Amino acid sequence: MRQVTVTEHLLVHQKESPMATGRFTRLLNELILAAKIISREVNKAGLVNALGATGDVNVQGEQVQRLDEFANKVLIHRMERAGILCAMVSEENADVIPIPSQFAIGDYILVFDPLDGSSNIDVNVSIGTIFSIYRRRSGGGDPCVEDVLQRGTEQVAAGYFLYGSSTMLVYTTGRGVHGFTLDPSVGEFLLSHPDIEIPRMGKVYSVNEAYWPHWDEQTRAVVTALKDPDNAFGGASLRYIGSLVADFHRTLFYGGMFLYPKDYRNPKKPKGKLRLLCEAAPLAMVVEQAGGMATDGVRRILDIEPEELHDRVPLFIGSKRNVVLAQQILDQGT
Ligand code: P6P
Repeated sequence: MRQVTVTEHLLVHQKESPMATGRFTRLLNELILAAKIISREVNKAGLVNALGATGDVNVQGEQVQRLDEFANKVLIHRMERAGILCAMVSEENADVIPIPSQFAIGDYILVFDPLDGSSNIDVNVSIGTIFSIYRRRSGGGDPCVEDVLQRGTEQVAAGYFLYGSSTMLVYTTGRGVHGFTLDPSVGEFLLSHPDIEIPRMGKVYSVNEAYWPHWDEQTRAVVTALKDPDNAFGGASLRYIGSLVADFHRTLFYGGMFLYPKDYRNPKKPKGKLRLLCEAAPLAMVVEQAGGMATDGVRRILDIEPEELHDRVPLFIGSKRNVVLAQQILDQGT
């Protein structure tokens, strides 16, 4: 395949896209540079004592891994000086991250999970950076709450970097989903998976079944249907890596469904564990652009109006037929 860089793909193959502008291209290239720096650190973590926890607990109440902190700092450092953003939201930061006054500000907002799956870092399991890009809604000056609490349908771009056997970028600007693989010999992400489409139905389901006792009856009915050898999918297999980006990436390519249901017995996770703004909404934009579907068990993820920065949502995401069937079972319980 001829070498096509992200910039070329955006400006040549998506020239009709409103996002094919110099400013957005610059935003994406700054994001790519941050990801290359993170990828380099992730790939050598075991050799430079970068593994393990910092001993801190983040706003989510989770142990902060050294690489979490590193990735968060790299992204904030690179993106605040790009002159394109008016604010950032990170899973690792309790509040909106303003752009320091010494840097020019722009009209975009970047929301990100700097290193999702970080609990797996020490055992060399694939992890990733998830990102989502919005345009500010307020006219100017300091960004306000309605600039950052926007529905997923307002995203102008979304995607993820996957630090696995290879480092990949998968993203959409609303005109299909495209995958790029980092060629370390030239230091460029090159087009490797143009126009990704998720299979309309898949046999693989992905859920942490250890939480069975924590689920309501309808959620259990969904998983029971998935396990039924005579089910509509023609049998199934369970794959659960425990790293959202990796589980989602497999679902995008092989089809099937990833689910992280609500946990009605755990007051800390009544809506499940995954975050709306920096995990569910960006992956929902990607999956819908690839022909799939994403709900919280009731509503389309992209239609959900965030109430707080770190809102959590249950997530059912994957092949349209799988999510529709799951939804039909869940609806029987309402
Ligand atoms: P559990 C990783 O910590 C993460 O946020 C996601 O990457 C992953 O899908 C999920 O948590 C795994 O959660 O409760 O199954 O360990």
